[in-house]
Amino acid sequence: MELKWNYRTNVWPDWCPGCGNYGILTAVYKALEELQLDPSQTVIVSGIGCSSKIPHFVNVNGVHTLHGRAIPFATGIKIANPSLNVIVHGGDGDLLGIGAGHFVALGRRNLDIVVILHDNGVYGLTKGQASPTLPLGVRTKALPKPNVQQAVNPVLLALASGYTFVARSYAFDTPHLKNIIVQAIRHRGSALIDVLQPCVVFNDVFTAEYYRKVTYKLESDPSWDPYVRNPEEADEKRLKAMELALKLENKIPIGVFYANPYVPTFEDRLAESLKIYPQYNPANSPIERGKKPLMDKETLERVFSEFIVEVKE
Ligand SMILES: Cc1ncc(C[n+]2csc(CCOP(=O)(O)OP(=O)(O)O)c2C)c(N)n1
Ligand code: SF4
Repeated sequence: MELKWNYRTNVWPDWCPGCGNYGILTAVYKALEELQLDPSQTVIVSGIGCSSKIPHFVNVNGVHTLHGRAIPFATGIKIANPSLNVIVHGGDGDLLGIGAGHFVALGRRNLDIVVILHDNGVYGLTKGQASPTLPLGVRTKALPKPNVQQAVNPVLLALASGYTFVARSYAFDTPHLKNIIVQAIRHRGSALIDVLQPCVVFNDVFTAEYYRKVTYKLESDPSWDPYVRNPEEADEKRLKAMELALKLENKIPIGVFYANPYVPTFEDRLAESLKIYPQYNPANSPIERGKKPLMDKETLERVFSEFIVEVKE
């Protein structure tokens, strides 16, 4: 395939050798290549963590924001310019610890955003503390004692929060992950991809060997059908997906758990209650008239006069 855009930057990824993040990055490149997404119309937003370095390596618009705050940034970007493809990357600490409230809010709103969760069971960048997806009683290399907290199940939480596309994949099965990313980007609505991602330095329990042994593909089960084909079957399919999400011991399913295209997106709901939104969202609104900015310096100073404080030296 002839590529119109080169999605690779010349910034060299500095993850540890063998880190699962490399597999995720490769799958992202391949998905963008397959979809031929225009880099000027695509944004990757991340928080802080090893995984969150990803915007530096992908040649689209990128924002490397604050720990736990990628989803609110992405929400603002999408509402301001609904025609953009918006993708969030973050670790399980970032998105499900400090960012858990935002994670839930995105599902409730069903904004058309894809969340790619690099799920390694530890806080990688800060040296391996137990993260929200590490199960109770598990002890990794970096923990002096077994974990004393219960784990959050990202797939179950996403289903309960209202995400309309929910899937799990594995970092080193890049063709599988690439296919799921392509589906998630094509889906209109909030999408979660929980990516099992080995952290070779701090997590010696959930390793590549472990995942190779325990994961199996939902696509290989002909009776599994996660796609909602009419709104009436949505509840039943969501319940089935939730039941499957609970199965995490010995055999871990990867693949699509639930896909429902019938729920209006937040952008649709905004357009319904604010008729001018599609034509006059912030990205489409004029910022100048007759070559003059709508908000010149004098107007700006008048509007904000109360808040302007002159600093005397
Ligand atoms: C508000 C705030 N709290 C804590 C930190 C410190 N911090 C930086 S990265 C990180 C954890 C990253 O772990 P995770 O999100 O799981 O990503 P990973 O590094 O495993 O990819 C923490 C706690 C921070 N930068 N900002
Ligand atoms: S610490 Fe873990 S998650 Fe971070 S780069 Fe190294 S292997 Fe990857």
